[in-house]
Amino acid sequence: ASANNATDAQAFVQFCIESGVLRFGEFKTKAGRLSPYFFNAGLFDDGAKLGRLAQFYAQALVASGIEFDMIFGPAYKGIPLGAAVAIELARMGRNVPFAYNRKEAKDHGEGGTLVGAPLKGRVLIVDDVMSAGTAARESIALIKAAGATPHAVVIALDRQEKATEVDEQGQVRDVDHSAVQFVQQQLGLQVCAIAGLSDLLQYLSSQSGGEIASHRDRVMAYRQRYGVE
Ligand code: OMP
Repeated sequence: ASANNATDAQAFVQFCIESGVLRFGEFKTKAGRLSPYFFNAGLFDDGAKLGRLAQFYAQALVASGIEFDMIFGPAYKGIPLGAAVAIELARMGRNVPFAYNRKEAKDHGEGGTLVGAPLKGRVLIVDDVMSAGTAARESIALIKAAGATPHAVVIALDRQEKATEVDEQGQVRDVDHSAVQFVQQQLGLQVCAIAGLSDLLQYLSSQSGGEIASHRDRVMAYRQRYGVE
């Protein structure tokens, strides 16, 4: 990553902490882990925050050089994120089609579970966070089923932690790679994140104060337990 990306990542972490999207405490993740931090994208809850967030996504996308033909925002949280990114890209002179799904099929009106532009070509999935990768796998399956190509994923935060898998006995266990690594290496999609756990740790290390130091220690311990290289 270039120096500019690193600066953007630090600015993004600061923006998330200041806006209360990134919090410290004790949180249970979807995979059942006890995390000392949590990123709640639902708290980008006014027009200014959503607009600023979209700028961070767009900058990260441009810096990544990832090419795509359209945007898909997975229900529910990905819908406003995908819409905001589509608006920001159009503002920058790049107008691309946008689609999203609903979770419940509808049998009247427009019908089906997909809304917006027809899914086709190389699809960019816009989502909030990747931890174990469950949400990403669902979107990928949906895009494939529609006959399009899941091509890339852009997320706000890569938690850079071990993905999980279900073994033959139905037991969930940790694996050595992260969900982002799985999506890149096994599924062949390009992935771009505005910031990752390493950027969060760098930010916490650059700040002073007893409270920040204790957050940093707990986040480091979490990375020790669940993090990947
Ligand atoms: P995976 O689907 O396992 O990758 O987890 C990603 C999802 O977990 C996100 O879409 C959120 O619903 C939720 N999540 C957060 O929003 N923020 C976090 O910091 C951590 C999680 C999580 O549960 O892992």
